[in-house]
Amino acid sequence: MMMYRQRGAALITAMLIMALLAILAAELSWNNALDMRRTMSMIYHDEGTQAAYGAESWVSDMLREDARNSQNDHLGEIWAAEFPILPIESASVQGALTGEVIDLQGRFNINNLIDQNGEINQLALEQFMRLLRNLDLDPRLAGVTIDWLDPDQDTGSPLMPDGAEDSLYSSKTPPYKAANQPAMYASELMAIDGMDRATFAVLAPYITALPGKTTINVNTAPAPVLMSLDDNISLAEAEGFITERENGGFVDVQNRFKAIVSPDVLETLDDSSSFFQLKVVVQIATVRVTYYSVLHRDTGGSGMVVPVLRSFGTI
Ligand SMILES: [Ca+2]
Ligand SMILES: [Ca+2]
Repeated sequence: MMMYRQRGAALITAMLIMALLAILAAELSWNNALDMRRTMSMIYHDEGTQAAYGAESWVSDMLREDARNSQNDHLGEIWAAEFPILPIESASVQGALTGEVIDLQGRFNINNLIDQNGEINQLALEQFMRLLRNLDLDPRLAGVTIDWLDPDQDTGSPLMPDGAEDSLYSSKTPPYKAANQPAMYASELMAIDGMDRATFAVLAPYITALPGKTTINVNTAPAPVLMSLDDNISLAEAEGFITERENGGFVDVQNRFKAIVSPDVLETLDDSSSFFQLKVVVQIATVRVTYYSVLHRDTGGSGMVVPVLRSFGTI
């Protein structure tokens, strides 16, 4: 009787050990698989990042070459064409790179709203209000944007009654402060009073945040931006401009627009650009890398191109 009991206990112990070993083995192989997956993701991410930098260098060369070959910038040029899908292939991995280059000077630069003395640029303010109206958005957002960017804490100037400063933002949950300085990213406007995601999505394709005061390239500006140059430019007229500039851009911008916009606005118009945005999306296996780079091209003859702002994922 005693012997049977001992044998029974030994059997149960042996079974327990087997079960534990099986659990341990399963966990080890699971951890191994996770480790492998993590390592591969990191490698793919690195490869994607390198491919994005490669595309940036390629586009920089293209823009430098463009400056050598042409005086103006328009949407019929090579840089403006959609990227072909470039395959990324090696022995173990397959992926693809796509991208696009946008002329940021075809957009309204929100930093034009404040001059270097921290004062409101009336011309830019009127233009931004027209842009908002053309997009069926609340033009009062222009005043809120100005307070966000200007260095002071004053709201409700007679010129611009629709402001918001720290006093308002600090009462929000969670509380925050106005930037009170030029914007680095146009998406900063997501934080201003009265802006929501849907409104920003409508506005985003037409605005940018560039350092200093910039001109508008009428060879690349979309219809809502062209309409923002003067109260009297209708949608039909803006679309007419877009057709007219199709073959190589406007022949003489100053001459073409002098009877259409005010002399002050005429001075802010251009037929070439110095700021471009490159967007690259690299997909390798299950890893996706989205890369944005703002490229500045020197207009002083050399055509040298340098990245001035790089970001992964968002802008
Ligand atoms: Ca060009
Ligand atoms: Ca302010």
